[in-house]
Amino acid sequence: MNLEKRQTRVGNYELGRTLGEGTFAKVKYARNTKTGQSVAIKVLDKEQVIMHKMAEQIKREISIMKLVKHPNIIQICEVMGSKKKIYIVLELVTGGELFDKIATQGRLKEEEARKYFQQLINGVDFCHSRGVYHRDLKPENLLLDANGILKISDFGMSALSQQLKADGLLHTTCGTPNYVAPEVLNNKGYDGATADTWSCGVILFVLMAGYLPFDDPNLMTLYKKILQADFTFPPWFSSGAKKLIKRMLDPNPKSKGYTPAEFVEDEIIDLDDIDAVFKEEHLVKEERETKPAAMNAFDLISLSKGLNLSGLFDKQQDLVKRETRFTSMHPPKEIVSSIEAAARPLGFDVEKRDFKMKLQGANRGRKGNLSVATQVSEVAPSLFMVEMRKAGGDTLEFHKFFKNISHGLKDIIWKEEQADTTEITKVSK
Ligand code: PIT
Repeated sequence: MNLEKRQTRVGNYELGRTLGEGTFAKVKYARNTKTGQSVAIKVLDKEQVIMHKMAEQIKREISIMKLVKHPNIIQICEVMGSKKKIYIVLELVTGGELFDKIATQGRLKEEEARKYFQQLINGVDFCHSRGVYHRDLKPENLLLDANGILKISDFGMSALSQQLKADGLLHTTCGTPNYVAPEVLNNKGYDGATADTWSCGVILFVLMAGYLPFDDPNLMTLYKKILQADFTFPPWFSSGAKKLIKRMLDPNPKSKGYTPAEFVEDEIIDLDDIDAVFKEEHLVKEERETKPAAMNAFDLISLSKGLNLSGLFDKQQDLVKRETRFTSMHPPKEIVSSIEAAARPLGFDVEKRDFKMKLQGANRGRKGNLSVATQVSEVAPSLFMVEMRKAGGDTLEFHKFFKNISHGLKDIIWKEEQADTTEITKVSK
């Protein structure tokens, strides 16, 4: 069975599967064929970037990422441009979002939450020391590497201290409402560091509680709750955790005599190469070749822990395996039609192209209509992996959808008890 797929080459990189998808960008897995190094590449469409007047924002994002080299921050490796695309080559991490961990496993024990929180503060403090304010800190932007090390990502909303207005404050309202500090909401200008600290407080709460401290379907009510720091602790929080979170979720950060760190160092970043990717100069070649969509060994390794491919199928030991994948021994055509048959009654419109599908929810959710991308790939002879990714909408709604659709697909999903280990071993050869 050959699933035809077009393989794209960019410079020395061979592009692989999509790791994540945003409104204007896709993050793809890629491998440098010269060095063997695996990376993640954020791919942006130049036309769209220019149409939405985002060129300056992208350039800022790139220069900010070059400023913050730290073990708890996703590293930028290089930037390339083709005629139509911008490629931001990033450090590859394969452990998924911290959000998925909470969404699938529920709240964390204080000890584990502390481990992530310390790494988060390490990274955020480093950003602040460099005059960089993230402004969109949330568990969806905290990625985990194969060893569970936390990496802050998505600097798309970040501000540099150079952007401060005459009053020394930032003025743009950014971020996701649930994680946004009250001083950002009230539009009177805010200090980037204290605003990030608030978001870190919300994150710590979410890690330990398994739910948001401030939440309401009505945006005005939500704002009100945030502005009054109206939240309560669940009974399992330790007094130490409560004390810390209370201080971080303080609606009047100035009242406690906090003086924001002064920004002294000002590294000059060479903008030439960034500008170059927008121009028609120094373009990399983009080549496409048709190849079977069978995942190659590198894709598989990037999905599993080390070389142990059995990890692919083990929920407990493998952080990488998200609840949004399943395997099937049924023919791909049947998988696709089963997904379609299961999605339609759930109110989803189905678009099919080869072995990829886009499922579009009819109902407006918390963050717009839920949209799900699915892909079928061959992982071994007669064994197929089905991946579902959120392409739009709310992450929690997506996880609920996945649970629902998995139920409807239980006849085609390959269960671990049926596992024939010899089949798995074949893949690793
Ligand atoms: C990975 C794996 C993955 C996503 C990313 C990296 C994304 C990183 C990223 C995205 C941004 C940004 C900085 C980093 O500004 O699943 O290795 O939008």
